Amino acid sequence: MQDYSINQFIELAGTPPLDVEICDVTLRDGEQMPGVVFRSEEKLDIARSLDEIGVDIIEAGFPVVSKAEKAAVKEVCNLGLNAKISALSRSNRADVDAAIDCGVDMVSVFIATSDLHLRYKLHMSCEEAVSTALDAVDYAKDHGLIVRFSAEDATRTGFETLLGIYRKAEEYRADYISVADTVGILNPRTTGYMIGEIRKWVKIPICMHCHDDLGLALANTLAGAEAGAKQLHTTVNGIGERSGNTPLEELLVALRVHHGVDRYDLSRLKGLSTMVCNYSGVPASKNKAVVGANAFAHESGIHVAAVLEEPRTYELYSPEMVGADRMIIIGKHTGAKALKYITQRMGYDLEKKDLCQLAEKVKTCSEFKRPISCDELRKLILDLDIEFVYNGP
Ligand code: HCA
Repeated sequence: MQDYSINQFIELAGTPPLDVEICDVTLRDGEQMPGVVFRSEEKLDIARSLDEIGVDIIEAGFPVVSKAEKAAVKEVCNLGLNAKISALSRSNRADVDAAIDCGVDMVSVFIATSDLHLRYKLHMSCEEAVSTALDAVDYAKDHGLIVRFSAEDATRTGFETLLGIYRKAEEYRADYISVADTVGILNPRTTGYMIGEIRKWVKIPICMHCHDDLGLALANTLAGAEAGAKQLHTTVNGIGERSGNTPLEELLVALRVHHGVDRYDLSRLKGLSTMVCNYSGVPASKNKAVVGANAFAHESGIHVAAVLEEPRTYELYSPEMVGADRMIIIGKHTGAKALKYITQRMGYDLEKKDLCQLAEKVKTCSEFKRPISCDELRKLILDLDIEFVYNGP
């Protein structure tokens, strides 16, 4: 395993060992991203791949949404995966029954608890909402399920009220309580404080479910974990409602780099990301951490020269670790050293002065406004008025 203690701050600040589990919600919250629909076979592929990575819990769907959704959740349950399979359920017995019919191990019973949601969405008093939720929790427990109780919009709920609700859920035998940062209002500091306080009052494990409206979902999830949250929610590529959720690939790599968590097979992350891009129709941005096309791409002459000598100069972790490939891009920033490496791999043996001449030619091609392909580079080499050895195919 690569040694990240090269950063002294990791040693100085300390990186506590974390006892966490991952619950991936791509098949439920990920699919709630506007325009995303997974076919049943696609859901099964994604579930298998999550399981191969070692994800602990897969939230397979929201069975009452449709017949097809219910059938797909059932099929995921029948795959016989190592991961526990969970389903989302509103706080009523019919929803819990639908989850039971699918054969899930776990159910996420949720109800909104913030004044905003109670007033404008549920049109209920807090007491009514809580008693409805507790009945569903009780019912699911009586049917032998592992139960997560999720307070939707928890992070905009009065804290005293929220603590009271969580304590009631614990009393009603919920196995987990979930802090749903439904609109992504937390920051790492408030998350740490919140989880620390909840832990003083509630002894069952806490789940962190973060949304990315401020671009802080990953940071908040980590802050929650550092403060003692056990179950961390993710989606592949961070897809989800609005700005999405905590990206699985970023969280797993951060857990590896900062906390030495090494029980997940990270080498499958790039493959899973590509699969989800294809199935969801949502491409990952080029500069996305871990799985973006540029995550291990180098063009600048200075960077390429260094990376060719020692990749760790400009790569925090290796592309192999996450199943990706390193790419050396030919463009206006490419230097002679990079061109030597690239042209050698293309079968050319060029002298240093010719490589410098080629580098100049490459710079003048920047009007293409895109990297130069190998074919274009070959043409530039042939246009040079020089003698060279060619050992290529
Ligand atoms: C939603 C519900 C939820 C539930 C979170 C959880 C949220 O609004 O779709 O399972 O803890 O973000 O509040 O996804």
